[in-house]
Amino acid sequence: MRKVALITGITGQDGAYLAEYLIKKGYTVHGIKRRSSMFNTERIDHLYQDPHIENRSLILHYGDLTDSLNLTRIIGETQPDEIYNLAAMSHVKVSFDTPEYTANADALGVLRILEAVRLLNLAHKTRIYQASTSELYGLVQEVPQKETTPFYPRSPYAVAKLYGYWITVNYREAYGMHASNGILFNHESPLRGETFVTRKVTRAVSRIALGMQNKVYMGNLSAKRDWGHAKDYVRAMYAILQQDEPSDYVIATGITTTIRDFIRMSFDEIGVGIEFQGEGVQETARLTGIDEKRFTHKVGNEYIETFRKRIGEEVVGVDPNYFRPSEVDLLIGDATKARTRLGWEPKYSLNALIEDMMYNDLKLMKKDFYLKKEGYTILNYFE
Ligand code: NAP
Ligand code: F7E
Repeated sequence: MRKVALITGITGQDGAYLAEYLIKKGYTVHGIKRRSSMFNTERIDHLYQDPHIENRSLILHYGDLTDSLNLTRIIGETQPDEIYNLAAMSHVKVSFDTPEYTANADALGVLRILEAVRLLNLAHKTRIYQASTSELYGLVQEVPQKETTPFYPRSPYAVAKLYGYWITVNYREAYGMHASNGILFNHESPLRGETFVTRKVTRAVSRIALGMQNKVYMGNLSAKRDWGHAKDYVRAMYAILQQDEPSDYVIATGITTTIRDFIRMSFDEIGVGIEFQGEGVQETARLTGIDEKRFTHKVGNEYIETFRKRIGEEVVGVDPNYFRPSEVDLLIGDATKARTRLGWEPKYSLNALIEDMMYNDLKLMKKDFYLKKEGYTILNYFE
């Protein structure tokens, strides 16, 4: 018998990698996707199977975390062995603009899933993974952060996730459910949403290298994050649900880096040097030089001529619109528990993550570049 998994948020970054991982392990994967006016399945299109095929390994259902009747029906129909609750309004800055919706989806959504499993008498069959987050630590009370570090959330997103965390613990303790939290630190990839900082940077650096964009405006350059690769982090989600006992785990690399250094490393990946000057909203970065061999190898011969002329130009500025009303300044995780109990180790270093993201964004942006040359208008929605 194939195991059955249900993934909420299957169209997102982690949902896509997890679906692929579970299908490779022989699972039948059910996924919940929201109705959208456009196709929103780009990240999982390579896994899609025609509904007329028998014994499909991927089956999609329309649904929403704010609709308990819909969630209860899908869980009842699919009778999953494992539920991975990855769906969420996951953007911290946007949660300040949509706090009520964020609480509905990210806090009550978790309750709806747990309660559906209980009411359907699946509490002893269905294991549940809740996508908790390092944002719970917010104004950090300890460095590095581990499972026992007190929480201090700093955004509507983090406060909603705090409810999700505790309701998961409560259902485990009250009803003996196999329900666990993965407290995942930031994880990124070529599939990362375009408005999260790492992807915004790798897209912008690619466009600057190809001569498609002059400058990128950023928010707080001094914030520090512990960044890993999403591919490594979905392995941890799976491992958590394979344990005999449910529990909560920090998943992190243990290395923290400023946004400023992430930008520097992304330019360096293609052989470009930059220098930061000034402070606060006056801070800028200029192009200082090129390693032409590396640039040509990574970006291509045809772009070097134009790029050479740009040395000395400003390529990074600060726009306070990207600042958050309350910020999380420093995150660095201690994943000792995951290492010892799950045997989990990340395979990607930060350099390898940046290499993967830059390679993919350069490829994507080149497609736009050629379309532009052919006379098509390319709208850049993310600047
Ligand atoms: P993501 O790329 O933003 O994906 C979020 C997914 O949730 C998308 O499939 C989205 O659908 C779906 N979704 C949003 N609101 C929904 C709703 N009301 N009902 C049903 N589906 C909804 O996020 P991610 O980076 O993959 O993260 C996965 C989970 O881990 C999230 O819960 C996030 O909060 C949490 N997390 C992420 C990180 C990280 O660094 N990536 C770290 C810790 C925790 P659409 O595609 O239609 O928008
Ligand atoms: O910001 C700073 C910003 O939006 C990281 C989500 O997946 O990880 C993510 O949340 C840092 C912050 O991620 C810009 O102020 C500077 O300090 O990439 P981010 P996040 O807020 O850490 C956690 C673990 C989650 O759970 C969330 O779901 O970068 N920053 N300049 C900027 N951030 C953005 N987005 N854009 C900027 O221009």
